[in-house]
Amino acid sequence: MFAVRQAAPLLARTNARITPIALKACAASISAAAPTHRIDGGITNLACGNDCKIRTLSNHSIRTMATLSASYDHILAEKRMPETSAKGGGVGLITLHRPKALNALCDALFEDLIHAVNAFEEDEDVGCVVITGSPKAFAAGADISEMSTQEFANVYKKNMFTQWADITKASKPIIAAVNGFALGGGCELAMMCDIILAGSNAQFGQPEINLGVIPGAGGTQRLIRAVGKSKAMEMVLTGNRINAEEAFAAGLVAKVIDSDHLVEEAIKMGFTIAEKSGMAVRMAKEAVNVAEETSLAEGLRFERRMFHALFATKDQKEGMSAFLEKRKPEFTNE
Ligand code: CO8
Repeated sequence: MFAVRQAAPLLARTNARITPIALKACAASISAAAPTHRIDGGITNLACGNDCKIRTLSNHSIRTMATLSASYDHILAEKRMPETSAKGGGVGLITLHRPKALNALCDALFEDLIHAVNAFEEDEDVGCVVITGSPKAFAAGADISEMSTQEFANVYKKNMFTQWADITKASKPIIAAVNGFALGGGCELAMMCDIILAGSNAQFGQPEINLGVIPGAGGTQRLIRAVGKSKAMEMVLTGNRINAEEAFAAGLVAKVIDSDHLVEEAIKMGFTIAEKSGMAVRMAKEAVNVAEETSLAEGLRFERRMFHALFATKDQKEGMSAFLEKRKPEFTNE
């Protein structure tokens, strides 16, 4: 697995029909091809030496980096850059890819996911990350087949699923672009992200009660903060799902977007965030997240300190000068 992750850079804008295996097979030969590929519209096939083709999708004003960060078994990870890219202006796109199990979050998938998030965290081209699934499922929960025979002593001793929370340690913003089912751990994963965008066919739910268990990765804690006690109780106690519009009305998601355009719109939002000062974005994320964990007085104190700290950055000088000079700021994330 480790070796695979360190595989040669791949040349691709992949779509969901390309299997990670195919990508791996192509990796070596693709890396020898041109370093970047500009997409001006239409579908482009990039031939690689192993007689395979990787289809690139049309995306105006988006430059697809020639390199994937790595290759994985259960996700696809790639970098998208806008046409005019300031430092850190790119988006890391992670697509959960375990179609036969509706992206059920088995251990190996989560390991891949955390690895990719950490890789984008280190990548200076990337200012924001988008996590998405397939048109049918963002993720249908933790993998029930992996859990079904587990015993208390075992899950307690290994502190089962505790590593999921690593997603929340990322300092760069993460957008969840949810099409289809986001159930159980899938809904919890979406809630670990900073912004949830729902495709019009999205369905959110915490159906663990139907399995004789309860949510274990934030479904009883983050959900109540998002939708309030009564709605959270209804979802957790009945296992009933809510659709995209209901999720929007309840405050669980920021926007509902036509499913076909969801990922594209999420990437655009990612670009919008990524073109800001990386310092300010990180501190804003940290400050908003503190609000969920502390008193108002403590939160306000923290926010003020973050605000003060930003006056030590070059980006604050640049942002304010640019405003006064009536020009676009050029942030350097310093
Ligand atoms: N785990 C494993 N396999 C799954 C899961 C899952 N969560 N969800 C779907 N699959 C598999 C199915 O078994 C099926 O496989 P196969 O074709 O081999 O039989 C395949 O995906 C397709 O599923 P369906 O045939 O059921 O597809 P449908 O379109 O008929 O139904 C549903 C889709 C409604 C999403 C249905 O699959 C379903 O109800 N899935 C289970 C949803 C669920 O209960 N999720 C909660 C799981 S428990 C959990 O997430 C706890 C998290 C706790 C974290 C704790 C951290 C400490």
